[in-house]
Amino acid sequence: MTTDLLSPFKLNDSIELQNRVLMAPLTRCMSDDNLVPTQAMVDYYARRADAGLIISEATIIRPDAQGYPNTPGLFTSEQIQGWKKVTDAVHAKGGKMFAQLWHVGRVAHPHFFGGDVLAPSAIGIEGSVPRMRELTYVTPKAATIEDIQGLITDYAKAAENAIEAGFDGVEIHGANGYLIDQFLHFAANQREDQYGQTPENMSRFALEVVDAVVAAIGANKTALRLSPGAYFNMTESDDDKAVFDYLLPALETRNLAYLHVGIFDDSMRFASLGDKSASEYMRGAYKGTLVGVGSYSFESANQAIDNNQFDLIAIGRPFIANPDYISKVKNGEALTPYSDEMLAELI
Ligand code: FNR
Ligand code: 8K6
Repeated sequence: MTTDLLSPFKLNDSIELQNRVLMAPLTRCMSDDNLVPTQAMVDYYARRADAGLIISEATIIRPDAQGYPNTPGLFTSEQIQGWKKVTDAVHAKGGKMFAQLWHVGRVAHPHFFGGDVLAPSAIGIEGSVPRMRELTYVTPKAATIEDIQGLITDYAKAAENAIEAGFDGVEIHGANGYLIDQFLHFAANQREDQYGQTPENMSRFALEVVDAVVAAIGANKTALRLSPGAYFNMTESDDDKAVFDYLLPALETRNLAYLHVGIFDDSMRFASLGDKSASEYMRGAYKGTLVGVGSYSFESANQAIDNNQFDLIAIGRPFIANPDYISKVKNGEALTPYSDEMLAELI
């Protein structure tokens, strides 16, 4: 039987989505200099309110979480009020929206906040901040236990702020080589304490963040994005899979709203995951609701969901190019192709 991606999907007892097509989180670097969402962002998200669920662009939980210019935050009352305008506009058009909670860890740059760059271990990355090439990355400071406790508290606080800002829930950004993902991969985590060395220890930070956010806002409103395959700001190690083999069943017991694959192209296969794609590996290791993503068209996503590869699809770049993505696919109209130049403006 063919699944109708445009019919409603019950995420859990408290959240029903109008369809199975999510807008993927997409960093746009368009907030104002206080990291407050602007009116252009209100209009941009409101135009996409017919998505099953909008996941906001990654939104930093505190100042030292920042690694890119003008990424919005959720730690000042001005930022909360700015996001409230976005969620009000999305809700007024019948949509739903989660905030993606972000800390970039070692991908942060002191230029933005003037302090230590925190990461699991003092292992830096090569390169410089996109769009600000003069800012080369620095060697991070290995977070102390006290730093780690502060980070966990701040994820939970940002989740509370998201609810105050009117979001329907949060997606914790545990993917794409950022802070949580840095704890989950051997290339970035060489700690010798209870947060390193073994799958259980390396999963500890992710699980403590999840548990703190769930305690703050409830499991029905909490989701998580993960990249078991290292592909962005990270290199793979043969032992990585053991960490995710431990983490995914542990997450299952948390009854989260969904788990989201973090990948750009889901046809990519990972030697470290037994030559599987990220979604294929996650589907095998996790029984809850899974959101697929990564270079899918509406048709190929429909096929993948029919084949039970995942339950919901997130669409990224095509949503940048087509604010009316949902109505276009509904009416069988041609989509405008995405190009990187479109990142200059919020259409
Ligand atoms: C992204 N992606 C991304 N992922 C994430 O978890 N948080 C983010 O803020 C961003 N930001 C972002 C900006 C831009 C410009 C792009 C192109 C991508 C990744 C995104 O959510 C998605 O996984 C990929 O774009 C793959 O999906 P599509 O575009 O092939 O449908
Ligand atoms: C999450 C913050 C991202 C900031 C802007 C990202 C712009 C991405 C443009 C698309 C390029 C994709 C490259 C992804 C790496 C894949 C390596 C195989």
